[in-house]
Amino acid sequence: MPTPRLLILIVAYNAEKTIAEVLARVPLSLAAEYHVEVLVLDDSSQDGTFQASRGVQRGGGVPFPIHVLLNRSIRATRQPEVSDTTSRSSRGFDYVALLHGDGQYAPECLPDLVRAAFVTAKPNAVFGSRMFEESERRLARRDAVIQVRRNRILSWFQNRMLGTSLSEFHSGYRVYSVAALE
Ligand SMILES: Nc1nc2c(ncn2[C@@H]2O[C@H](COP(=O)(O)OP(=O)(O)O)[C@@H](O)[C@H]2O)c(=O)[nH]1
Ligand SMILES: [Mg+2]
Repeated sequence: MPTPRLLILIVAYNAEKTIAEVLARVPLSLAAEYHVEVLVLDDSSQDGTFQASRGVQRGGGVPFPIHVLLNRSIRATRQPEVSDTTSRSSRGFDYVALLHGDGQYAPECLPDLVRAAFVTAKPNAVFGSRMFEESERRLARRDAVIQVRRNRILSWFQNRMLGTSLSEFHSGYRVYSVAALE
């Protein structure tokens, strides 16, 4: 069987302070199971996101290539998740995992999410969810608890409307099948 091909697409806008850490936290163990490449997509950040990403790229020492792309055109949307660039750059890969450059989603969870994509019956997408009991208990801050509740209520309505049963609609942590994207 050919080695499964995984693109980790890190969307980064003004993420100078966090991007190096996010890159460093991508588990190296992924390279043992998949052909992995990382692409940092910077849409004209006003800070040093591009330079910080290039610094990590030059530093080397990881078992997969890191590409850094700077899009100089004006940002068209705030939500780059399923953009043209995503589908263009993911050609030739089986799955593309989206990760946020601001560190909002833990890169350490990638192996679990990606395994769910490759091991089960070739889903179109795998969504990470923060809406399990345990995550609410672990949230100490009051505003975070309120956010979780709001997210739960919204997800409940959206599930009702679409006939789905996602525990969270608002997670940006997603693994897409490239065939489905196309
Ligand atoms: N490449 C790219 N990244 C973006 C853009 N807008 C936001 N991001 C990044 O995408 C992630 C999510 O953005 P954020 O504003 O935190 O949205 P939220 O977490 O969904 O509320 C962050 O890591 C940002 O750095 C954009 O236009 N282009
Ligand atoms: Mg965010």
